[in-house]
Amino acid sequence: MRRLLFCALLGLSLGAQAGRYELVIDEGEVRFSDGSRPALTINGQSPAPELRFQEGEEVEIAVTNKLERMTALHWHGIILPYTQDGVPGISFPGIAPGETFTYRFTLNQSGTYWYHAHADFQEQEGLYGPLIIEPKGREPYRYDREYTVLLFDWQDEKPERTLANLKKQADYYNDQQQTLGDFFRDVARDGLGATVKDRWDWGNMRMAKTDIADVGGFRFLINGRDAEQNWTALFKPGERVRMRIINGSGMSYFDLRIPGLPLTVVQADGNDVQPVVVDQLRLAVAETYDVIVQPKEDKAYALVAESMDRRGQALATLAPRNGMRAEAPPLRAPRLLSMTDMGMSHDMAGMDHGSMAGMDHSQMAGMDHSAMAPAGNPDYAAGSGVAPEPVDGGRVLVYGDLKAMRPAAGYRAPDRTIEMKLTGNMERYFWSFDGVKYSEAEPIRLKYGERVRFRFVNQTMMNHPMHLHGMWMQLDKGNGRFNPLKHVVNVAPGQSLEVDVPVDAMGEWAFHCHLIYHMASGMFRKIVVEAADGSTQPFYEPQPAAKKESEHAHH
Ligand SMILES: [Cu+2]
Repeated sequence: MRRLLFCALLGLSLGAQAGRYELVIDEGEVRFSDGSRPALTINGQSPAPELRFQEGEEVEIAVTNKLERMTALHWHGIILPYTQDGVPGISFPGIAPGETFTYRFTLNQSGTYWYHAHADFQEQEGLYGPLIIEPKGREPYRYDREYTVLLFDWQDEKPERTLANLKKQADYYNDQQQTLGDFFRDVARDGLGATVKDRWDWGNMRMAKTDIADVGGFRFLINGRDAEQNWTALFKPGERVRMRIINGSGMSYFDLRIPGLPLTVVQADGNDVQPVVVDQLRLAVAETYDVIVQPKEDKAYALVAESMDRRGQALATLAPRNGMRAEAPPLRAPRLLSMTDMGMSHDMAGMDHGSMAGMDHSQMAGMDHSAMAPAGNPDYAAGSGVAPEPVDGGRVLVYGDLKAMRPAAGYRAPDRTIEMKLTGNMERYFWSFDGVKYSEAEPIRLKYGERVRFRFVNQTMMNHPMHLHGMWMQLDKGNGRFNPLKHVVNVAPGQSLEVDVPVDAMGEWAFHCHLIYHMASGMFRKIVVEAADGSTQPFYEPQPAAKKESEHAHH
């Protein structure tokens, strides 16, 4: 990776810098403890090189496509003109084989972000990397050194095959005896109530989460290393170490902890939050959290990131010297589901499947047991409503803990509310909003300058990490002006979650579930932000340009 950094050119505002990267996307390989695998790479590596910028910088990133298919890179969480956002079919046509596309935008934010391919399943094949923006001003917390911790779920299988398998048979990756298919057959024959009665003892109705996770077969990585390869972060005892944690996975949520060290959370999704000390945090897919730890002893500490379904864990080490290794704790048992966890009363047993809280039995199938919120505590974890088991009585981060460091400017009541039902049909493996797949959906139209509240109503039994491009979501957990800014919010199974969006970016934007197989199978919408006067020319560059407007009038 070569970076050219040069001072302000004539005409740029004083102090502005321009950072340029040249990135080449190509076939390559990743090397694990048990050998190499073919992968997609950027400048010969996967994960892709860490890009570092300064707040205020004018960025140029030239991306060359050496693949035999179209590609595109998306700068996740970055506020920029929509034409630079990197979503084929929305922002631009994509980067054709052999072509170079140069992205240009100015960074008016700082913090921990990442970037990844936004074309078919290329992200899952290796095109993902960290993007760090250093702030102009002084940060409201101190640390002596910092590391990036990029989590990933590698699959040997080609993602296209995975999706095809899921479409053929939704429980393809189910390695448990009691399969989802059996459950459906019984429900079809006996109805949900009878099936549930039959399967679960009402006094102790529990089911292992792993019965119906949708995709498995992952190798969990930290900065591209598997557990054997043991990525290591060095420290001097007593130092404050900042960890920039990014969940770059395609499908996996992680419960992360460093046994013996409290985690002081200082940033969420790149934005400073009022520090909160926890023992464990859950990262939904595509979320980032920055934590500061202070290892005081001259010994190795294990960094443990268990996948939410407990099929595996990513492991790394914090150590005062290379070659040390903390003993990794064993994988904890999957959390069990109870019906009260799901907010359902025992009366549900008598109902037929069609009437269950408006869900049909196929939606029920996406059930993600480990993620169920305990009754009466709907926001029990970072993932909102997600409840990892307590660790030694330790604290688990919940969304309500996240309070912005600085109050939002212009905070006010929303102008209107848009409800989006998160829906799916597990048997046919399609995922959707309001029961409509992307291919059949109209775009969501917003007016520039309005403030829109989105109410996500999750009618499935899976977690969905909702990602909005181009604009922030203010996650409403009752902290008012201190509601944190997020680019991804997790909506827990059977739960609702509300965010406010100040609509401040013209153009066309993607809005989707960040689980890659859910996105690919329809859980995706286009958002069109139109001029406030209702003009029929929805798209123009954010920079005032009368000519551009007339050019786009035919839209
Ligand atoms: Cu989803």
